[in-house]
Amino acid sequence: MGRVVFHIDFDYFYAQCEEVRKPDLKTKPVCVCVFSDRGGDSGAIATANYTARKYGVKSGIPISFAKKRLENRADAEFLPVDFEYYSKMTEKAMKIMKENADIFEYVGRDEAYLDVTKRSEENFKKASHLAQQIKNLIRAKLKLSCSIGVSPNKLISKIASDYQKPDGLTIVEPNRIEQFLEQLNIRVIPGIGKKTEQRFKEMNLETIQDLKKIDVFTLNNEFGRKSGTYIFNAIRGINDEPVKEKEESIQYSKIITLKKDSKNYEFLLENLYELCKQVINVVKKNNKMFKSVGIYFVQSDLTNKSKSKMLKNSTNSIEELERNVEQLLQDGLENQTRLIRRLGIRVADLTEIKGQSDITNYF
Ligand code: DGT
Ligand code: CA
Ligand code: CA
Repeated sequence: MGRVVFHIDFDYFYAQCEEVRKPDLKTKPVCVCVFSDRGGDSGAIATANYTARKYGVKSGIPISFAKKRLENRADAEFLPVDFEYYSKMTEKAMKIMKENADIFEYVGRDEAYLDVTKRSEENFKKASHLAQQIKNLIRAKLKLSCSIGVSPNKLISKIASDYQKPDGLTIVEPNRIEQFLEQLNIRVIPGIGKKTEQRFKEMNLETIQDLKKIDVFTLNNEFGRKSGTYIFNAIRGINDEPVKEKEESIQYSKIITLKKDSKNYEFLLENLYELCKQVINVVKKNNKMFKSVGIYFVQSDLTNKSKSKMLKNSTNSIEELERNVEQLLQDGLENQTRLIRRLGIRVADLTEIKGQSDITNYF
């Protein structure tokens, strides 16, 4: 039976979220930065808007490089990440997408797969109307743009959502799949990275057409049966992976009311250790790792205060959680005047612990 699958990915997500709450950023290069605790400009770019990308700024590069590339743009903005705010946007975005899917699969903070086979009656014309409607809804409710790929499977939809970014809508009907793929670089296939590309180069194979000339046995020999077969099918646009119902809880948090209001470091830390234990239990039970950690205070006048940080690598270690929580508590208590009434911790940026990762793990 034919399927209709959407892959939806938001454009320059963190940076676009920043533009939403401060529209005059829209005309400027905007870089969202993860400042490290070494101070100054040490740290990396999480993402940048498309104006900044024109100058070569992209995710993962050092903040100092980005500043250098934008040195002629006095109007460039370098903003610190605000995970809490982006998580709220993610939640709202996911809700809209979910309401418009037969089966909804959360992938990451700014992307999801939707199986819409039933509601579009397997009709690509209806499906493309639905995709446009979703884009309009998201624009109207959240002021955000996203890119959507529409095809009979997850693989092609993922490639298609990236094909005309930003604000793209790319529809690849079943009889157009091979044609669509053949014009693309082999690197668009999820799982074909630099290394695999290099191995193909050594075999004198550069394009998707070239790759189609090799039989599955040769591929299996070269990459192992699982990966070989995946590549053999992928370059032909074949991918049977179902859209699996999955809703990510975007973060795990615990909060307690203290026995007495306090701003005493030792007392608060003791309570935080207990919360760490509880959160780590939930994290481990769900087979997850986290990459950002936060603490928050509800103060005696019921105002809130929070501190959070991004770790270098994902972890599920209680020691590492405790170490970071200590640091955050010290920061949080600086110039603290009010007493604290409730105390919480939160871990976010969750990833699934997988077995040894291989290129077929993409779906
Ligand atoms: P796009 O989809 O190309 O228009 O741009 P983004 O920024 O939406 O890129 P995407 O979908 O790969 O990532 C979604 C968000 O995840 C992005 O806005 C920021 C965060 N992110 C991506 N790459 C990195 C990274 O290397 N480091 C950190 N800290 N965050 C990242
Ligand atoms: Ca994105
Ligand atoms: Ca994404």
